Amino acid sequence: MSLFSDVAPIRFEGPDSKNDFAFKVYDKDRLVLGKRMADWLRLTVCYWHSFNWPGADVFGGGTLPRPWLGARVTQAMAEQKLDAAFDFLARLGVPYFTFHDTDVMAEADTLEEHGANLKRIAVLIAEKMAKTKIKLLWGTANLFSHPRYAAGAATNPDPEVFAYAAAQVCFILEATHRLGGENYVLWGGREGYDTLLNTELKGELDRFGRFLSMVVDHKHKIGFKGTILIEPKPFEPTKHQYDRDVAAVFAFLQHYGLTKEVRVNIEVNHATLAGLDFEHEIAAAIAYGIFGSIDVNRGDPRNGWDTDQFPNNAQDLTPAMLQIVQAGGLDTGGFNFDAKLRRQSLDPNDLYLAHIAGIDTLARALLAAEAVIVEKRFAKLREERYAGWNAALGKKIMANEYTLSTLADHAVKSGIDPKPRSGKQELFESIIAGACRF
Ligand code: XLS
Ligand code: NI
Ligand code: NI
Repeated sequence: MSLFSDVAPIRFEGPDSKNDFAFKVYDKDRLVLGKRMADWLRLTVCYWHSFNWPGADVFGGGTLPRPWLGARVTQAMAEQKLDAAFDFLARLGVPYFTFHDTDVMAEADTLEEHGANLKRIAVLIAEKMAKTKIKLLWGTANLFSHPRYAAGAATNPDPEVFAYAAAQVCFILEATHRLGGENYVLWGGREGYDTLLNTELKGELDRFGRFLSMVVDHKHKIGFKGTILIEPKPFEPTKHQYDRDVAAVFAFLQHYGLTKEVRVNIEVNHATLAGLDFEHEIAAAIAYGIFGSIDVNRGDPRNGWDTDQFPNNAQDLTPAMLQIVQAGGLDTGGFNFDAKLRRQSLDPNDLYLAHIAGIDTLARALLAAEAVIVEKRFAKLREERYAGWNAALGKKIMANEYTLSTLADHAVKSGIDPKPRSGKQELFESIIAGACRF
């Protein structure tokens, strides 16, 4: 029995069901373009917002019933939380979860105690995973909540903080490996600055690069086969975060020689905070060959911070889903609900309703993407738009057959006079809208 035991396991009941505690669209075994829905979506629940957040905000304390939280989390509280978390995960029926070290363990005063507490709970997590067959999508270290990290972890002016963070990451990377985690995430929560006036930008980047290289080396040393992921975010909590978006992360990885080792975990609300579309970030990551995983949520168009709401608009997500499906899917990544309830969502079962709605939203977007692909019109319109690049001139240019001046000669002599053509934006948009009928 736990806080979440009131609800029977969530099943697919179809679009006509009136049962709030059932999936209307997500049917895990339904084949979509030859692959099970479950395998496209690799659904994941995050520990922090779901079980570790009491409903506090900057103006007030916790509102949600989370009896295992308190001023100081003991081993017994951590175990109570674990029971409740796995009860919820099993009833919801998702295949994966994610966590930070500090989400799951008893609070520690020293690094040694930190390592021991994490090991202790990891043994129990492994038992729960074996019993429920729920897998770990990724683990990560919380390098941003404790006051010691106020000026960053790897980018801290104090090397002792760097060393502390290294120990923390070493412990949780090893725990993630032991638990069979499929990825390891670094979100640079405070790796950035509040003012450039007191900041050595180059020095901080170099130290961040060194830190990441150490993580990658250790991954290989222990034989961890999962993917190392960086999660871009432009700001919040710091004014400027070095991993501000996919392009900034790629430049960073290139500069420090890590493009083959590290990929990105893209969060919807982080993309929008960066002033970019979610699908842009995915397309950029695919183009650079560093696409990894998704933290799915949504922001509020009128609020400029990370509101981490559950997704509820399939049409908004369809262009991104199309990018992912066309790229062949998620590989080691997943759709991790990095989303939280609202402060007034006091009923323990609201956590089910939130996830069910989010999961059905993703399933709708997946079916819409399938419809767009099956209809073939969208792809054909795009192909026609770029047809010239598959014809003689385009091919020759890309095959290095011209220099700037020989191409200039060719352009002059052949008397070319290209005419602008319609970009057909409205037609593309109407195809997406038309496919969102699930
Ligand atoms: C915060 C981030 C965080 C990471 C994990 O905005 O989304 O939750 O996903 O550290
Ligand atoms: Ni996130
Ligand atoms: Ni976030």
